[in-house]
Amino acid sequence: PAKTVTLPVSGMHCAACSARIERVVGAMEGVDAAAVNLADASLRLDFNPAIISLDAVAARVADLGFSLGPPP
Ligand code: 9UX
Repeated sequence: PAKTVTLPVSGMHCAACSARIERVVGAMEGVDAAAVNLADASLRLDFNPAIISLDAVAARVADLGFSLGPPP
């Protein structure tokens, strides 16, 4: 079953970068939807934990140069 979480993203300061995170994470296998909110520096993720782990998403976000934090 899908799970939805909202996590803080740090290092994100412009719309180009929030859009990039949204596009890249949204294309990952097992991610149903990714929505980045630049104003509150968060990522809302709908994903299937049987297919992809949050750690894998965090690693991909780190590759892009940002940091995905734990739930607040
Ligand atoms: Mo925007 Mo991206 O100011 O690394 S250029 S956050």
